[in-house]
Amino acid sequence: MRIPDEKLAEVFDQGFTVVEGFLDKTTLKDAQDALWEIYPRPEAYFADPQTYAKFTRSQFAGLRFFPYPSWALNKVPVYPDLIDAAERFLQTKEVDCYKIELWAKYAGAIDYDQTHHRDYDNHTIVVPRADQVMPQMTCFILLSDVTELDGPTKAVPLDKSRHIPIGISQTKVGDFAADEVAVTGPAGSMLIYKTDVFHRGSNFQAPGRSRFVMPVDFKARGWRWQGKLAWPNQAINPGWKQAMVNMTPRQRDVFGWPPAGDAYWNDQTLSDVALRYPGIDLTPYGAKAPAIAEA
Ligand SMILES: O=C(O)CCC(=O)C(=O)O
Repeated sequence: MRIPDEKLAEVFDQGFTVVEGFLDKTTLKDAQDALWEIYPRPEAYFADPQTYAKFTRSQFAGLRFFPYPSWALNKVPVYPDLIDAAERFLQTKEVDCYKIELWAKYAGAIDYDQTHHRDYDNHTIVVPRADQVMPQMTCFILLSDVTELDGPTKAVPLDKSRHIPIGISQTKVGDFAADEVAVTGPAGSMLIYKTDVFHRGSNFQAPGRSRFVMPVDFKARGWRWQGKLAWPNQAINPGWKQAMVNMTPRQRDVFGWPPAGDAYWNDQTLSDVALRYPGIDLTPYGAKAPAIAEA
């Protein structure tokens, strides 16, 4: 769904918002089914947690960076309504998607409680501006239902934390306990927040629960002090080529792919990019359309 302006305004006013029903049902269902190519289904996990002991190593053991084996997952971070929201939030068409992850958590694997923190520590090499100019748009797309029992993210409204200088990114256990809001919602909902917002991961409140989310982050192109992943480093991983072949020029652009009309494109690059990405349609970038065979 197109994210209403009021929801984007809430991110600036409160620091975060939750949009229910963001993903359409088919996109959500396909993405959920594709999760099991990467993670154990909850039934399998809880039948034999020892087999999946790797999830006990750290809170972050269930994190996997983009790309994924399946297009059903790779298309979620370039969902047109997400790119549209990023353009409107960042007030430019020149947007970079700078980080995509999947994150699986299983109750009992480890204690997922965190202290409140601001995410900017590993999203910029400086700090966010307090006047909200040059923001970053960070999101969690919920791929499973998240209730109070399912280790929801807990976020602190900006008016409760403005007194803390932006340069301080961590708090002590218990700070903001009375102010935090649990980010709950049905699968397909999306949390949008800013990197100056105090929030924390929380632990499951019942056994046998699990949580699957896709964090996706955007920034305006050109603010080179912001970012997290370098896409060329991910481009050798399974799923990348198919994702680039399947995407539209607009979707590729958010990864930094050269746009149509860019000086990068010439006969040589058109020919060699086609060799690297079999099946890609480079006609938008100037490649000749294949001749139609005569009957
Ligand atoms: O998993 C969550 O709900 C939040 C995690 C988080 O804020 C973090 O690890 O930085």
